[in-house]
Amino acid sequence: MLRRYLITMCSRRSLTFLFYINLCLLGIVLIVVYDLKMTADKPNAQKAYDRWKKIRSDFDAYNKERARQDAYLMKKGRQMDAVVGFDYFNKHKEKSGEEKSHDTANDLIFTANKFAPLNFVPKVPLISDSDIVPYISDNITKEYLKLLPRTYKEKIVILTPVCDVSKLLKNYMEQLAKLSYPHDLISVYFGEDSSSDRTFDMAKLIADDLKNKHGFRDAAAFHFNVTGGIHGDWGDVHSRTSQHERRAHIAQARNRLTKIGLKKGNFDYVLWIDSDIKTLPEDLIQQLMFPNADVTVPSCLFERDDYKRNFDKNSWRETPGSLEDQKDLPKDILLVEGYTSTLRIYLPDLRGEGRIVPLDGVGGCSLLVKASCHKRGLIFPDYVFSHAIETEGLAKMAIVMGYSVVGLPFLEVFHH
Ligand SMILES: Nc1nc2c(ncn2[C@@H]2O[C@H](COP(=O)(O)OP(=O)(O)OP(=O)(O)O)[C@@H](O)[C@H]2O)c(=O)[nH]1
Ligand SMILES: *[C@@H]1O[C@H](CO)[C@@H](O)[C@H](O)[C@H]1NC(C)=O
Ligand SMILES: *[C@@H]1O[C@H](CO)[C@@H](O)[C@H](O)[C@H]1NC(C)=O
Ligand SMILES: [Mg+2]
Repeated sequence: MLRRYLITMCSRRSLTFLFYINLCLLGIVLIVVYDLKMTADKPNAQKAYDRWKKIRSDFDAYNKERARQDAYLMKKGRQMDAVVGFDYFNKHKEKSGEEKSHDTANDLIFTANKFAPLNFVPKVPLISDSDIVPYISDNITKEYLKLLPRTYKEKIVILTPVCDVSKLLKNYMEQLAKLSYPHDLISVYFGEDSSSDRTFDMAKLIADDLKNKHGFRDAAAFHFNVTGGIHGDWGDVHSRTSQHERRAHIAQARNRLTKIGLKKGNFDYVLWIDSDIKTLPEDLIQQLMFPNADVTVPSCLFERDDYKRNFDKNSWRETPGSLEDQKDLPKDILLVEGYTSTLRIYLPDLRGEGRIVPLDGVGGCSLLVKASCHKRGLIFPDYVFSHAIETEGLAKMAIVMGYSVVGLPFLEVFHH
């Protein structure tokens, strides 16, 4: 009897049965262990997902608002004749030979100069095709630059690539020294390469002065032992065919400087300032922080005669026309501003939209970027990215990454 029982127990069928029971138990144990582990990870995963979802929906809302604005502006049919150029104005004046009676806002725009500022903010044109940035009365513009009093704690790192600018650095330092943001919250770093004058030595001296005489938290100059870029006379540097190589090189210098600069402290913002700025508003940093955007740029202008003109054409917004133009453009084609019209709208022409305006391209004359964006991989592309490169490429990349890119058209930095 016992023997028979044992034989049954040990039969192949029973063994298979036991094997499956054990397999099931093992499975249950694994599921329990896995579930315990996942529950531990869940808050993190949920947080990452929530963050992603927020960026996504902000981005969608931003795009929707943009589409709404575009549709509105298209419907209003803004007039092309509102944006005739400076040359047109001169010819117009010559022909009439007398002071014309200015009965339309458009005529007034071209008479607005330093001494006769407009008493209204001009309408936003459909595209920009004039460099002139009409003066507007201070009593109007100051409304767009009001800041509420607050305490500033954010740490700023100012980064400036430099090459062959030893003569400009003294003025650059004076402009920085005038900034009203607490100097002990600002560090300044220069990144120099391929200079044929004494820019590197000069940058070191300026850094010492910024630190020791003007109370900046820290300042230093770094030399990059690299070659390349476009150097020489103004014509060579600014010829259209040089732009790809020239800007790719500046992009590389900026990226190197980002890497070094961000290691120097726990900064909240990176402020890019070019060495060839002539004047900065004293509250530049507070103003640029005002929108709390990821990437923020002011207007960068220059003054000739009694007129203000747009200098940094890299701060722009795409228009239906410019996008139409790019539709069939091969991917590797670089679009550059300042040669022929790209049908875009430049930042100073967007004043009619208000204090903070969304942009698609930014210049580097003065440019505030949240340090976290650079830390998460935002760079200055040294290759063609969406038909753009360097600072403009950074804006295009920021938008793809879901970051906000805005301009402050009423905030004005002047270039030499
Ligand atoms: N490290 C480094 N910096 C450079 C080089 N070329 C220009 N820079 C700096 O990069 C910044 C922007 O260069 P700019 O030549 O002013 O470029 P831009 O403003 O587009 O053009 P223009 O002012 O019209 O000449 C400035 O601070 C320059 O000193 C370079 O080859 N190496
Ligand atoms: C601004 O000042 C000008 C003259 O300086 C005046 O004509 C205009 O009405 C003022 N505008 C406002 C909004 O106060
Ligand atoms: C700079 O780079 C060149 C080429 O890579 C190298 O030969 C040279 O020694 C470097 N100079 C310094 C000072 O590091
Ligand atoms: Mg410049």
